[in-house]
Amino acid sequence: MSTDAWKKLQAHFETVADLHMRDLFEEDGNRSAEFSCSLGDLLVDYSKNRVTRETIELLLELAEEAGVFRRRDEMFSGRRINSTEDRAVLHTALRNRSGNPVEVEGQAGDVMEGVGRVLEKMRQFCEGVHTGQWRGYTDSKITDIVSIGIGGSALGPLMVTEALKPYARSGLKIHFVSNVDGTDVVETVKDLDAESTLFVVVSKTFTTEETLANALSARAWFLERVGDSSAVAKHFVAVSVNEEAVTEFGIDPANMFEFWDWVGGRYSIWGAVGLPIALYVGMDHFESMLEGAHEMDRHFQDAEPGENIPLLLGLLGIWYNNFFDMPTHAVFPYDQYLRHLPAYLQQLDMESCGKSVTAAGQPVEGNTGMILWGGPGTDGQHAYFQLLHQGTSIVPADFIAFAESQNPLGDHHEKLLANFFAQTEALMLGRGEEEARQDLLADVEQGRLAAERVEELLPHKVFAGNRPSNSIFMRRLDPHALGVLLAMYEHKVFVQGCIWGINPYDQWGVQLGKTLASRVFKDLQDESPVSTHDSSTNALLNHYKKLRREIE
Ligand code: G6Q
Repeated sequence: MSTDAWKKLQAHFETVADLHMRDLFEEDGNRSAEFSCSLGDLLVDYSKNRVTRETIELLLELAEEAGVFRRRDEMFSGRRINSTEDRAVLHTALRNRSGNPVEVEGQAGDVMEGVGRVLEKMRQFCEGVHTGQWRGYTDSKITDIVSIGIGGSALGPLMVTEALKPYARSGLKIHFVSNVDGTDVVETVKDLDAESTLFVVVSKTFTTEETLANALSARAWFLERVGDSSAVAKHFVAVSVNEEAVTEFGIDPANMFEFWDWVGGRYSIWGAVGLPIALYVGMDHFESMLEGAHEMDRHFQDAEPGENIPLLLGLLGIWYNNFFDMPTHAVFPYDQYLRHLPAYLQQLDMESCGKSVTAAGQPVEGNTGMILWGGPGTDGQHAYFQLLHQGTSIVPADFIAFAESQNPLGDHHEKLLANFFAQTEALMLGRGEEEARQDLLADVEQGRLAAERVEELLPHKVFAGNRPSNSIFMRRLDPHALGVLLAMYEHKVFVQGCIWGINPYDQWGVQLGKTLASRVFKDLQDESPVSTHDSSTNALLNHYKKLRREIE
């Protein structure tokens, strides 16, 4: 990029690229305090990054130059910043607890009226299910919720219900069906009792093939057991923006929970798409999550740039991806309840930032969206962490942990946290040749190693270190904390999108996927050989048809 700040950063990069964090920590005993920020009990220590004070100042200059603050204000005030879909981006309104009105550009009226109405409808419905006022067709209390949806209509509720399991209402189990592979729905419903099962069909458009196929199969399973189609009304509710399609499917619009086109799928857990969450943990906990997210929204809007957590995290992402050419980013929650967080963030980040043209339609300069991956600690340490410590690719990572365990069990939590702290320290410090040699010599002294093997093993025992990480630490994984954390990542993605000049709110690649399969599906409807694709696809299709004939 040719902006001033970018050029300055490029020049600065040449002077700091080879600095070792070990030395930076030795030179500055105050480094951790200087490169940390907080919000309530959230502490983000970003001192184990390959940055100096000047790096941060230049990155903040870049943010200013890229118009991040102006764009942020436009987003919160309902401007149509999703330009390719001509939509406002107002997931923040779903969790706006300030009492202030919010308007969509070009549309009269305060959207908060609808937001409040839907939250109230969700509350009534959840209370009805919990108290047993809402019952199945044979008067059974609802015991199982099956949420049917995919992508942005699935990953959030799946991740959050797992994260908040300790807050679950007793007597209610939750299940998710997303894959169009029949195995998903078959395995999910096979042990359920139709009389006490409630299906929540979540689809913004209500045209997504996978979701409709799964919803139809779920309804067929239900009717096979019930035989009376009037019972469907008690067992199927919908979450959508498309009332017509919901009605056509056979769900009473009175049992539809509405949201709006200014809420993107992957940003939608804060409203009606969160219905499975609210059913599972109760509306009070759901609203506590909204409070947490709103707190982060306020912080993102009001905090000084140098203290602004999502801003700094986004800028660090740019620093590694665009200057160090480190194209992946990992997230490691040291909390088993957050095991689905990496998958959720993968969609949030990669679907938002996986773009190669700017919002104005010009090819982007340099890298954009990072490849996001990860998994829960400590499991990853016994698998892919080898590459993090000694591989040729350097992977900047977020380590997330909580002070309080939800399942205190002996010294498990201390052991978990010991790993959390030790990993980031080891990644940063590494282990030099001399230290490694001393360890090997100690082994020789204790008779565990032959002296002549010391020099042979030495290169394998050296760790270069200087591998960056952010430590994200909170008191306890409760609904409020989760809201804070998720909104932090949403705004981080926003910041990166602004710097790259892309539109993080569209998803044409996903739309493409929605249409691609339909043509091939038609080709599979008969036995005749296929010849209309490339030779590889033709051969694969025809091979499948041959095998299908043999199987039948
Ligand atoms: C999210 C994406 C995508 C979407 C699914 C489901 O931002 O647009 O993941 O959520 O394709 O779409 P529906 O909710 O319309 O079924």
